[in-house]
Amino acid sequence: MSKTDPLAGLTEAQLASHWMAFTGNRDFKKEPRIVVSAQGNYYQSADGRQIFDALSGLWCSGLGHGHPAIVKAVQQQIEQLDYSPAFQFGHPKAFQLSEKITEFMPEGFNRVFYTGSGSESADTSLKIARAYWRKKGLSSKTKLIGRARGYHGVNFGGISVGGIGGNRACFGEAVVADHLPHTMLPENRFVKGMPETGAYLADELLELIALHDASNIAAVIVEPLAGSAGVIPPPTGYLKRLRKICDEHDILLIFDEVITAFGRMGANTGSDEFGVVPDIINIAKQLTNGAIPMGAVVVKQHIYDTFMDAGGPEYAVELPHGHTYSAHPVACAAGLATLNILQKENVINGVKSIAPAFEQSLHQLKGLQYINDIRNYGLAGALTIEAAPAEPFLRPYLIAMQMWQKGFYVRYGGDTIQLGLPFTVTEEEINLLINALGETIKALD
Ligand code: PXG
Ligand code: PLP
Repeated sequence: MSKTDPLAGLTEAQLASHWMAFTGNRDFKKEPRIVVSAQGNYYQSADGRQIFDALSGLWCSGLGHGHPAIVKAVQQQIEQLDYSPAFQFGHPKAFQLSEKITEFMPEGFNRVFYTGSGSESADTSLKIARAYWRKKGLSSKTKLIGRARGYHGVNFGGISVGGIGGNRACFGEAVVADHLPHTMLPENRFVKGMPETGAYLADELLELIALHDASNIAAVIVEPLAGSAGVIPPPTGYLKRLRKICDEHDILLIFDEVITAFGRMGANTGSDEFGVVPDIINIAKQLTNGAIPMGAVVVKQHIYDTFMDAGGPEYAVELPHGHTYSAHPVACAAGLATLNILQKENVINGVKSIAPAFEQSLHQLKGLQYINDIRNYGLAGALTIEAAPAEPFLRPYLIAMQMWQKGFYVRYGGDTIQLGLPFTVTEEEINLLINALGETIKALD
């Protein structure tokens, strides 16, 4: 393979054989965009270019790629213990990591259930919520409430509470769920950070309670900041109001923090940053810096204790749930290394300090053609792009392709361009990125 072979030596048959996830396969295979290595905040493409990673992978690699401490931890672990059964036996790093995770969680979140991804975390949290009420003798509390534009991964539970129609449309009967309205109000367009208007939207939960009755509702699940649907920060007071209504009606509140936990908001969690404490927190992505797949569900002790108290004989399984790769030793090693770096290098404070520069730079794009909205929080940002006639999702795609040509990886999805900058991004990198985005959008037909 030559260094500048855009196909990295792949044959047509090899390219054809991989049914790629969430990808326009036919388009991709006509003109593949292949990454061959990565270091720090940059990928190296097969055609020999450096590409700035403006989404931290898929929101998962905030510490940049190839961090030496994570590489070393993974290498050592795979040599020492490559796999260990997740059921009925344990290995030390699983316990060391669970304790370490709790250091990042709000007070009282001290029990950690491991999964292999954010989607598994979502479904695990929904199952825990239903089973919790059943263990408490309230077996009618099964209904799940999500939110329009919510994203909770791709498994059946997650797409049922999720609020992105396209992710559910093809797949037939889902789990019974209802949805709150989203919080993306037209009057909040171009607001920096959290909008002031919209807390009242939480009161829609009262309507859903009137409809279904709280005696039938297990949980409400929301992302503190909706990520995948285009970085939608919560209106001031909205999450507090949801919390209050859940408390008043004995409904569990689940925060899906798969994107927001471990620094993206400039805080340990969205819960911390927005000052609202749920009952269950879902995590994944940044937990291992993306190096090895892993997720987890973190609960308050009273939830765990409910299962233990109703568990029957001590040798009996209290929660019939788990994955072959729960607490995978190599993932645990990557997780420990990642969280240690976040703590020792004070990375999350760094996110907080650079976030205003990002906000300022991103919002300079206001006024360019086709930009209908700009939203941001911490090191997450998004642009809503006006639909082209009859081609609602074309422009974001064209922008992302142009950006790739210019040496920047940004994500397009629906009508948005998303940015999730690496935690160590510099002001210079921010300015280069935003300038390139501006030039690209100006040049659109
Ligand atoms: N919950 C939330 C809140 C997420 O953001 C998942 C669950 C599912 O995680 P897994 O690991 O199963 O993918 C996610 C994932 C994007 C983008 O471009 C977002 C996600 C994944 C891929 C792309 O915004 N979120
Ligand atoms: N399908 C079959 C046939 C299995 O045996 C298993 C696990 O043993 C699974 C699915 C679930 O796989 P995982 O534990 O990786 O989620």
